[in-house]
Amino acid sequence: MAILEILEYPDPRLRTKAQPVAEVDERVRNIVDDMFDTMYQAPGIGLAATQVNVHERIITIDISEDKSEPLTFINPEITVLEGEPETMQEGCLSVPGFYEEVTRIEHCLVKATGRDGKPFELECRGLLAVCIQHEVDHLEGKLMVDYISPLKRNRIKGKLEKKHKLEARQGK
Ligand code: QAP
Ligand code: CO
Repeated sequence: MAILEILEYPDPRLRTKAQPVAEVDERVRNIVDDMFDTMYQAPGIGLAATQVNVHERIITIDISEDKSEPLTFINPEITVLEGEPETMQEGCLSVPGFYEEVTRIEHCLVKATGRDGKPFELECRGLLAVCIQHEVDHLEGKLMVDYISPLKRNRIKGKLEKKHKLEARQGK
């Protein structure tokens, strides 16, 4: 198992559309395990493969307090269950240090394949519903900052670019 490097906005690779996983084999299980390692040590509650430069439709989520409920979604598909939108403050490991309000569907049904290769369905509400939508966006090359004003987005872009330059100079 390994900690993978997390791409940060405005890295253009975050705009890549992820491809479906054909078969959940050893290789895919290894990616999933590395994603959990990376997500837990960050620490974060959700990670899409896109964020670790793997352009396949794989998501890891754990919204529990004690890292006890790992959820793996391979080839996830979201169906809207209720139209009532909800606004929540979101963060993103690819946009570190910034938290912005995003409005999303509060109740959805997710169909996906698990780490065990078996298909499953999960009805999601609240934080889990928000998180799965946020992560599926990543697989489409979409980011949380796409929902905010261009002014705010550019300010975040500038600050992160400055941070990346500093890190490059310090040889991070
Ligand atoms: C997505 O995000 C999410 O800025 C998962 O400095 C977040 O795990 C969905 C993180 C909130 C719904 C609500 C962010 C860690 C983690 C940061 C994360 C940071 C360190 C974000
Ligand atoms: Co994110």
